[in-house]
Amino acid sequence: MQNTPRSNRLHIAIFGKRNVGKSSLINVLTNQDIALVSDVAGTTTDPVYKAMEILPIGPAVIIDTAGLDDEGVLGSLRIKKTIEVLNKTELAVIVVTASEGITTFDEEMIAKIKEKKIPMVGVINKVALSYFVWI
Ligand SMILES: Nc1nc2c(ncn2[C@@H]2O[C@H](COP(=O)(O)OP(=O)(O)O)[C@@H](O)[C@H]2O)c(=O)[nH]1
Ligand SMILES: [Mg+2]
Repeated sequence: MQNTPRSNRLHIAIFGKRNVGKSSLINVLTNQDIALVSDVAGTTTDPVYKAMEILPIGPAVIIDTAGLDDEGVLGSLRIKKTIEVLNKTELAVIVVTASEGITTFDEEMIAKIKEKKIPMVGVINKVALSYFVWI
């Protein structure tokens, strides 16, 4: 299964604003430090691909992307790359923070994902940093 070509793997992509914890999530999911994590917004530039086996699904590739709210000329190129990733995504993961919730950047992405009828799951990160109350 290690030799499965990338195109035959289930493509799971992680989307969200800068600094919400997308790279931290891919590192936790893969149990490896494959994506650079930092508190500097815009650390992730090119999409990061990690092939892995997920039982019982089988071969998958998890993709970390740059922030949806990236800025400047390079920022818009990165956003373009993120949209290219969406074109091959079979399961989309949207990461938001508990304090900020779903922003307009996320809403725009969610609309694109729905338009393409791609299954989607949401992750609420940084719960401990917010006033979010669990009931
Ligand atoms: N307190 C807290 N910090 C987090 C959490 N997840 C990520 N971070 C921190 O948030 C910053 C941005 O994380 P990163 O994974 O690079 O975010 P990305 O830009 O979305 O890829 C880093 O300093 C992380 O250590 C979390 O659940 N709680
Ligand atoms: Mg990142």
